[in-house]
Amino acid sequence: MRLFFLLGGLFAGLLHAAEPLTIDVYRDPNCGCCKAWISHLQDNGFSVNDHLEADMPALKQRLGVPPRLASCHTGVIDGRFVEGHVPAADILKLRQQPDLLGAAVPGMPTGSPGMERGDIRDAYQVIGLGPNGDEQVLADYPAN
Ligand SMILES: [Cu+2]
Repeated sequence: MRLFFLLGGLFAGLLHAAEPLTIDVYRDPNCGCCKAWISHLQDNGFSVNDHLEADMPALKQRLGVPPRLASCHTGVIDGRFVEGHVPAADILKLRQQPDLLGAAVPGMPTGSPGMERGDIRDAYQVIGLGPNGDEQVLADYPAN
């Protein structure tokens, strides 16, 4: 009997662990690096709803992405934005900080997920946007 409960608990735990995080991604139909970022998310266990969007600037404005933090594609998870080539691990950091409005990797730094070019990596940061427009660094990736 006790073993039964133990196994039942284990099974429920496995089911929960296997449940993928779902993210909506909006991108221009012609954006190749956007697709590469989507592959990065899928490789890291995310379930991605891929949306083609003709007017990205209008969408970013609607989702509250400040122009200074803008990149190519825009993701939405738990109602918050994930702008640009944000590593999957840092999306998990965003999820742990409910006060933030979103996270962004501004521009398109070489070496960020989806922007790979050999071993080259530019320095870049993942920026969290606070409710008052304040910014905090969620992750710092040095150049190599
Ligand atoms: Cu890009």
